[in-house]
Amino acid sequence: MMIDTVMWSRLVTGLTLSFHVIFATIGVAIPLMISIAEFVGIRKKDSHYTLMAKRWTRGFVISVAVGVVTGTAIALQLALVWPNFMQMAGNVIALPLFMEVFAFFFEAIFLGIYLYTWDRFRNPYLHWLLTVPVVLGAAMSAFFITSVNGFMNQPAGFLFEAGQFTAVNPLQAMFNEATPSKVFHVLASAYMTGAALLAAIAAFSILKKGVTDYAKKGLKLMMGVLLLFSFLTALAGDVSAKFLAEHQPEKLAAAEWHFKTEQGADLIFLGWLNAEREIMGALHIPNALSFLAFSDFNAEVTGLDEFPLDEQPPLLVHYLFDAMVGVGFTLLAVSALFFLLLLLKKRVELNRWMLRVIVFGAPLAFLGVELGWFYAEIGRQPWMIRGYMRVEEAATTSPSIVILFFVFLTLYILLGTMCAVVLRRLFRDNPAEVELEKAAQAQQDAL
Ligand code: HEB
Ligand code: HEB
Repeated sequence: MMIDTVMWSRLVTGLTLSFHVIFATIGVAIPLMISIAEFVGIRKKDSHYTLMAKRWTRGFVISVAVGVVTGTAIALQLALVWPNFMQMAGNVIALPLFMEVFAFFFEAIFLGIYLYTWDRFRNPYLHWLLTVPVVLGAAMSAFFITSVNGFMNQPAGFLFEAGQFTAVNPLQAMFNEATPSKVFHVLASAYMTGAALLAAIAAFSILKKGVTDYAKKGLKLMMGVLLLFSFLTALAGDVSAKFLAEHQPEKLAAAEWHFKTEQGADLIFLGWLNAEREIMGALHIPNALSFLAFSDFNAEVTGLDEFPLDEQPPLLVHYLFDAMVGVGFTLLAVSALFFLLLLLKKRVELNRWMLRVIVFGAPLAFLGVELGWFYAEIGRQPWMIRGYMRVEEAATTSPSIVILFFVFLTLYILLGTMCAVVLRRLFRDNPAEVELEKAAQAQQDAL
């Protein structure tokens, strides 16, 4: 198959976003985990939690740096790769794009103060208070940028005259109807992924070096956060699906292979399509789609047959959707099982199978985030701005886009490797036990 410039443009953007979203997710989630750990440390007067906050902050700073580079690459690319999109929608989405940079500075300033004021306050809660603007700044980044994506899916805040957006109202564009459900789902899934990452690191260290108090406390704390946010992610996913059923029925129908509008629609899980577009080998859950979409087992769910063929999203999104949901329920089950075992007074931290599953949970959660974005973005096809601009109208026609793809690919490979090397150095050469001993020593010396 020949890849045309439109396809290359999509590949460049997809590559950049898939890479950025890894660091963006870390950037959004880890501040909350730092804040929780420091708070628990002060409450319990337990220096293990304080050390967690310190160590996580160091790792966080490095991933923020990569997030800024890839984020800037995106901003550049929007202008380079999608010139017609920026020309048409630039004045509508300029506000949130600008605000994201503002949110970033807000976050960076307080992060800087936070980093250099450990042990400087007589009241430790004052230092902890500095985490609040960092957490909020990171969440605001996610809010603003997700609202841009919301706008592309559910355009609002303008009049459409002679192929142009006029009478633009940026606030209305930002608070389009898709924004609330999307922001809820993006934030919940980011926090869930951050908790899965830190729990996995603790579990990994126990598997390799045996149980330490430090790792055990980190594991329990993060499994608790994981349980909470995998539940909230599922809840938000449900809200998102209900939103789609009402406002973008073709996206939900494509995910569910729901071809005909009908009442009491079944939920289709996995399976495949034969040459006649008939569903084979799938799990049918009777009336469940109607219930999920409208909280009513007999509600009517709009099918793909209401949309012309060239406005239907690719049917492949079915697998992306099912896999994302699969990830969600797996992690929810793992974290619930963890606490069930704890309640039964089992020493979970000694259960090597449980620990292995938790380690595996981190890549799984990141996969969930990628799958979610791929579903949201491929499910919007053929539209760049749903109902107003198609992807092929928005793309550049310059053939040098191919070169751009490989330039950015190289950049990300370099960045990814550098980040991994630096993080390894930072933590391997400075294990938590050693740091705890040093801290204890310093305290003794001070007496
Ligand atoms: Fe982002 C960063 C853009 C998506 C989150 N970002 C960034 C930057 C930029 C961007 C430009 C940098 C800033 C400065 O430098 O100041 N993004 C962007 C775009 C997009 C995005 C254009 C698409 C459209 N993001 C995103 C998402 C998220 C985010 C989706 C979430 C979820 N970011 C973020 C963060 C940050 C960024 C958080 C910061 C850094 C860190 O890491 O922290
Ligand atoms: Fe998700 C997306 C649902 C899980 C991540 N999600 C999405 C959508 C839906 C859903 C409907 C679309 C939206 C729009 O487009 O607007 N989910 C869901 C459900 C579930 C889920 C139902 C189950 C529980 N997710 C999940 C997980 C994760 C996720 C687990 C991770 C980890 N998602 C996601 C993302 C996205 C999505 C990131 C993109 C963004 C938005 O929101 O859109």
